[in-house]
Amino acid sequence: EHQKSLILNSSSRFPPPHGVRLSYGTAGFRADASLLQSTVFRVGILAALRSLKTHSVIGLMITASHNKASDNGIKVADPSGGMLTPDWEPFADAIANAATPQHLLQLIDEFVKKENIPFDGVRSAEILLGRDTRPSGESLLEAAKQGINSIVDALAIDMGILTTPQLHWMVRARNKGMKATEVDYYEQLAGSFRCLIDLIPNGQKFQEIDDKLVIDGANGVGGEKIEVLKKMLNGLPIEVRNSGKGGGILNEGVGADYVQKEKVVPQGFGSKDVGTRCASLDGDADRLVYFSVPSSNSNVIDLVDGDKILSLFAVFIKEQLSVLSTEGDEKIGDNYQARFGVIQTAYANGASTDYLKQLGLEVVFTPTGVKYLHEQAARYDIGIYFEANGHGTILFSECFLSWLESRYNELSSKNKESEQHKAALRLLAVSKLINQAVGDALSGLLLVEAILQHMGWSIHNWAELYQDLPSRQLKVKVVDRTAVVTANAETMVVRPPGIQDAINAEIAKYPQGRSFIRPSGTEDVIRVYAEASTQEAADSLASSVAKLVD
Ligand code: 16G
Ligand code: ZN
Repeated sequence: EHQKSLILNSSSRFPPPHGVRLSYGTAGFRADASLLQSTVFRVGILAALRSLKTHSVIGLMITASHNKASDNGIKVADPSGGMLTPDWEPFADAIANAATPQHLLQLIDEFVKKENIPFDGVRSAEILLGRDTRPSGESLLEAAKQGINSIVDALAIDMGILTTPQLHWMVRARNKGMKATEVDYYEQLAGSFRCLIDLIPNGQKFQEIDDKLVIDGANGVGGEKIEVLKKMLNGLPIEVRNSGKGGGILNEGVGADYVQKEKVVPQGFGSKDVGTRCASLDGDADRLVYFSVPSSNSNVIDLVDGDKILSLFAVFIKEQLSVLSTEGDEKIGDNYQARFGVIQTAYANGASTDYLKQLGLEVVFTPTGVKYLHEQAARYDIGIYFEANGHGTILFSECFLSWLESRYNELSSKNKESEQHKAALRLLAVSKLINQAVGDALSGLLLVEAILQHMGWSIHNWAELYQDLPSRQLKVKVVDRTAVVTANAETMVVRPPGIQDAINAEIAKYPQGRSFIRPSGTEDVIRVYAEASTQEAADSLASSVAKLVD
């Protein structure tokens, strides 16, 4: 009863906005920040319930990622550090849209019964809160705290301004009983990065690439965090631009989303950077793309996108696995057939998929959205997933990691100088460097840098792994995006009837043509993707497919 009146009282201070319907989309709730107080308060309640139900620490991140500065959003990190389980999304939608405190209470009451959430006073809930640099973050964080505090015995811990992946990492680490502060995060990344650098074959260090790396921080949280990390990397030459301190606006003409979609230089970059290795993060630093500026005459870039990051990781890991499975002078231990797979979406450039298949890798497709990719990647001993937009990571199975540990220990006692020993150590270092909770621009960036040094590759060598097919993305504003329903990992339209045939007819006109449409999970638009053998052909295919949607 005390609990009920607590919820009623506190929720009456957070009335929902009139006439807006919010939904827990691919990346949580997202909207203009002024609309979100009540939603964030209610997600605070949800997080406390989730923590009680799972007996684990839960995370809440306040961010709208690459969206404009006046937007904000909130998403829940589950006990594994991954996205909220989809089973709870309908409850999130329902409570966000409950019109009155009484209705809200009723929904909570029903859900608690249905899910058997223990309110025994024995267990307490614990929620870690983080936010990006958006000005609206502070008051939304307060609303989330009040939501959490309206559940008896729930504890809200404010971790301050963080990147999204840092918050996910902390939740994962806490639930594994590991050290989980922000300093622990930096130490783990820096330590495993140094380990990879120390293992670089002699003479290969800093070959062509002793030049600096220039990072576009999207005027968001990533820039300041990289400055902290940089101090622990003794000697990696990094320059951060668009750190948010120079007055630039978050995500405006800067950042990974802009760079990847527009394929032009971000603000603050230009002819002075011709030939230099550059990287862009998005506003909450969970996306990473690289690029270079080919000429001082135009603002067009050579993009090195998520597909190519995936390919670089795949090449390196495949190399280590094959070293590990070769036998030295004596056979050491049992071998382990690691199941190694890569996960992409329909946005993956066709050339990347061909390349990965040529490497002999298993390639699986899922719909857009981290939760789908992550789930598939978790089925492998080593699963790498990336969206072309630069969000991705590598997952290692517990089973494989424990085999690797014991193999490493065995090799340590028998033959410390062997190549197998080094390969085992490299893979262990990768598993610690990469953020296995979620895609992380900071950890991904360090892994890219370590592998480029290992290979002795410049950004150009890397870009030449394969040649991207020219592509074009468009969006079409529609009244009801749910009218378009897709299947086969979004490569086919099943509704409205007839559209897929019309798209096929357009595709057939272009050599190497490929095109698909899908409803956005974050905006009221239908997205169009097309690729073909020339840029003109890709542009023209995209625009004729867009006309079919209009
Ligand atoms: C969200 C997704 C991202 C996806 C994007 C697509 C997460 C954490 N983020 O940002 O993976 O690429 O949505 O947006 O899942 P769209 O549906 O508007 O094209
Ligand atoms: Zn993001």
